[in-house]
Amino acid sequence: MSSTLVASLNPNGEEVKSANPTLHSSNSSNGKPCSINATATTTTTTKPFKIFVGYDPREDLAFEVCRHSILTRTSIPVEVLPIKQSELRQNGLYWRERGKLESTEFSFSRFLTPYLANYEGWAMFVDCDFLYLVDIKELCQLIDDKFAVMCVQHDYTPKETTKMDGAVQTVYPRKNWSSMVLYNCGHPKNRVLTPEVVNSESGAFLHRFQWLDDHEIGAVPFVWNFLVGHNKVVENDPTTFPKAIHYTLGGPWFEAWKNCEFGDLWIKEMEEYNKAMEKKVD
Ligand SMILES: [Mn+2]
Repeated sequence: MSSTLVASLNPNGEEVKSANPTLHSSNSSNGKPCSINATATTTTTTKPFKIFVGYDPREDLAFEVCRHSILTRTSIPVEVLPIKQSELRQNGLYWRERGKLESTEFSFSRFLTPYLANYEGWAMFVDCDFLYLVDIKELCQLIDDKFAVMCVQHDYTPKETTKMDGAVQTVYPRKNWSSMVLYNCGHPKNRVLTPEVVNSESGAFLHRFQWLDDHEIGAVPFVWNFLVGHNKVVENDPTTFPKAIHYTLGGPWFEAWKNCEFGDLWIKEMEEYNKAMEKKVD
């Protein structure tokens, strides 16, 4: 880990990452300030940007590597929190039965993000099968308070009918939009997403953002949810270079996807994560 980065544990035992204070004092200097800092009166009281990562016990390593890729590149304070279904059930926040079409444990629990952020400020949800290649601050700078949510608005129909280790792949409008979402948690419309609604509403209602009008859904460039096997890099066009790679079909943590496109980048990150863990033990 870089010497400018400070990682510590908050009272819940989750890792809190603070960047060098000299870095976040410059956040509001370039036109549009990152909204997470907009309400802070001094740089020392800046609340960390909350990033909720969908957690599935079958993909623990994917989660760790995703978190590592965020923490080692960020220049703003962030808090990376796993959304664990077992914990939500224990806490009485999640009780719906698992449906046959749910390929991960966070298929529905992801929509608790605004609730978990106390309906305050902006927070992000992201699947665990992402690898970040750049500073998350760049994404925060795209935040626009006029939207209730912001995401990459993919328009595609996946060719595969199964994903990862054989789980069924379903096809529906706005497929993959919900895999990385910036939530304006304080937006009145997002109050709809109570635990009761998240536990009872249909997949269509939730994954297609049907609690919102179209104009309340902001767009983020596709490079922030670069779908392996679908999105393509165009040579000499930096606007197509991925900033966050999404191994939506399965990543190198599954034997079958060891050699997938961009798999080498994930393996490299995993090796760096392992090295960092060894250092912690020493
Ligand atoms: Mn995914």
